[in-house]
Amino acid sequence: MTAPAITAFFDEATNSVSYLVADPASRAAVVIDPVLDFDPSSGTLSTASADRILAAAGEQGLNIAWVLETHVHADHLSAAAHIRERSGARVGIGKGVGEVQAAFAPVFGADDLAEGDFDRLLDDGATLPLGELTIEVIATPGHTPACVCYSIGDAAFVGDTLFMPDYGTARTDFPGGDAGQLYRSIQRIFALPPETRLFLCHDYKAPGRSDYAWQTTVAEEAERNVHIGGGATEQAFVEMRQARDATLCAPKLLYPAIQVNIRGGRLPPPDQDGSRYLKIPLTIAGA
Ligand SMILES: N[C@@H](CCC(=O)N[C@@H](CS)C(=O)NCC(=O)O)C(=O)O
Ligand SMILES: [Fe+2]
Repeated sequence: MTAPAITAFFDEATNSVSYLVADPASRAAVVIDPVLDFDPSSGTLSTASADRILAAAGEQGLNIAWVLETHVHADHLSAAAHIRERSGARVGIGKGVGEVQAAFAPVFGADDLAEGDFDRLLDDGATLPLGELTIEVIATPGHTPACVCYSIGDAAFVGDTLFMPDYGTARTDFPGGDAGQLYRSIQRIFALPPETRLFLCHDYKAPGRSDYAWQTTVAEEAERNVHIGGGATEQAFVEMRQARDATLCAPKLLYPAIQVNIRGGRLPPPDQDGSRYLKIPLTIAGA
């Protein structure tokens, strides 16, 4: 099976991995999950990380056809809109984005969501040509309703379904998340050929591991994943996942990330004073 050429970009600020994936024959490429740098203390945005991906694409002589999101990220801002503007690429995301937008648009009073924020909403089983390769979309809801996996040649980009075998799986406590559904989505990834190279969206370094890692295989995950490997049952997985979810804090960039990412990485429109603001809905503890 044809192997796409893959360059990974790790963002230590958010533990996220972005990928530049190319068909070696035609030089057609896609960017998966680009990060827009954001310093919440000062409100400063920067495209430095995304520009590194664009520079690498230029050095490798690649034409970026698509920017693909594995889901509406809740922990970092997406640079999809920036990459689209600079490269002319189109932006694709799982069809479940509509459910995420419906849940969160009222939270932020986001009445400016536009159809054009995403060029293509991808259904389970959709395919996109990438030169001589084909991108196959596998819907993998559970972490969020919009989660998809992109299978390309001998590689699959699994977003936040699986983390490294020693760390486990993604949380399922966001709106529309569902641990049983995540279990069943992961079984679909396990049904890919065992040697399939899996590329993850995050790494948090499991306890005892000194280096970041984001590449594994179907066989390694199916055998050794600490949450779901070795034939874990759905019931055992759901109990473990729900118990762990109950201990997790909200991601640090939850609100900034969601309100930009439901717009495909477009910033909220300027206020009457001409400046742009991000909103943080307040909850009064104990009220
Ligand atoms: N501490 C991180 C947590 C980020 C987080 O919640 N990541 C999600 C994926 S978007 C997850 O599934 N985490 C699983 C875990 O940390 O066990 C942050 O604040 O950004
Ligand atoms: Fe996520």
